[in-house]
Amino acid sequence: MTTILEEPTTAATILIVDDAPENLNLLGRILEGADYRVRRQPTGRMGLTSAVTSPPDLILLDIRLPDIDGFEICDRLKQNPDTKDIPIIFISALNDAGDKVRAFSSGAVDYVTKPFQAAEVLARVAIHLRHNAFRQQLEMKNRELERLATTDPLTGILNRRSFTSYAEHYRARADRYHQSGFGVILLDIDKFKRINDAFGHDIGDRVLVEVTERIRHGLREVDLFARWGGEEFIILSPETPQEGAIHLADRLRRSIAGEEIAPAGQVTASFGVAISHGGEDLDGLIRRADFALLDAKEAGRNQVQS
Ligand code: GH3
Ligand code: MG
Ligand code: MG
Ligand code: MG
Repeated sequence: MTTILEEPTTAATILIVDDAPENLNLLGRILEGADYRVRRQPTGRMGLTSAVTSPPDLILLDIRLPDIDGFEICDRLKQNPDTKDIPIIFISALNDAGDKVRAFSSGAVDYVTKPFQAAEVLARVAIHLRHNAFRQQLEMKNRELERLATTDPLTGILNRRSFTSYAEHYRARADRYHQSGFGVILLDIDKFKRINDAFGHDIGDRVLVEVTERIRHGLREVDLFARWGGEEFIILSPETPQEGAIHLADRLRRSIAGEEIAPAGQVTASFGVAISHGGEDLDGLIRRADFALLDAKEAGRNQVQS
């Protein structure tokens, strides 16, 4: 039967901080014997520097050290974003419940008392390395899932759902703090179906990506920008008065229409702008932008209406 402890953990780096040379050597040899890479540091300060400059996969930490004690080292590493996830195992002759509690409340994952048994130290090191690797994988997958759930796969910008959720937060805050108005701009590429029909769906996709880039270049960091539907995009521009939003929309309109997108030629878009009146819900605001967009289409496309 294979247990979790028997699976190899490929050459993890372990930092040992202990002021007693015999402990440093003994622990080091035990770990090297199990194919870990080992770094040894004899003082608190040197241990801390070593951990921060090149974060190891796990730390074995003595408590009583001549300069900074192990608890303090642990506290500092847990406060540093670069080192906070490194599992720390205390190895100490202090066999008092109070010290153990203090160790765990500093964020240690384990506590081994001296004199230690080699097999036990190895077993504990192995399990914490495994747990940490597993946790990192989970976090990575969660981030990836989060990205998939909130962005549009073709253009990489926000999708409709995450736009709505961010925009709703923004609207509620703006209402609460009586902030100045914010603009919603809805835009729809003109006669996009023709581009697909004439050049194929892949070229249509490339046009969508290029239009996205042109819009993105014209926006500020604070503007929310999302793919609203097929060839429709939406922008929420915070603290923007009516004229500001119309100017922004017209600048975006010109940046799309200004230069041909090969091989499709000139691509244009129509824009509808609405400015928030305090108390209005997001749906109402977007509906007004949509009516303005319809006006822009009816008035001949490639223009901004509000
Ligand atoms: P209008 O000026 O009135 O907006 O005309 P239009 O042709 O742009 O409008 P319509 O709504 O008739 O067509 C939109 C087209 O966009 C139809 C649809 O196949 C296409 N489309 C939607 N999403 C995508 C996509 O992700 N990729 C591509 N290539 N085409 C898409
Ligand atoms: Mg000591
Ligand atoms: Mg459309
Ligand atoms: Mg269209």
